[in-house]
Amino acid sequence: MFVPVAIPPHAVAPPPARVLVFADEFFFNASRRTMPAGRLRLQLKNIGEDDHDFRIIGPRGTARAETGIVKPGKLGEIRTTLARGRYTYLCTVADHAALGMRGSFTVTRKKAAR
Ligand SMILES: [Cu+2]
Repeated sequence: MFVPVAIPPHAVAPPPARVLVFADEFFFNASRRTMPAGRLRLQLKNIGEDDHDFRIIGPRGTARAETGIVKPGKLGEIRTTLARGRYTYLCTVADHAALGMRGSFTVTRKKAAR
């Protein structure tokens, strides 16, 4: 017997928030500073001449995700899920963070389901 099942709209997961970050000596340039809670897809493009990486630190100070080393000209990626809060990020290569490769972003309330 076939029983039709209606799939409620909220059962469809929203697409991940996307962020593009450029890394250069010695700064990051991110396409956005706030994003909704939920899935995140962050891409790191190294447009500099040194190796760089991107590490996300959670509101409680623990590392949440990182790209690993991204070589010059290459693209790194983070796919993670973040709750509301204020996050910081930095490049962990040598003294890059102290030279300016650090910052923060805010994760806001989840977008209302449609
Ligand atoms: Cu760096």
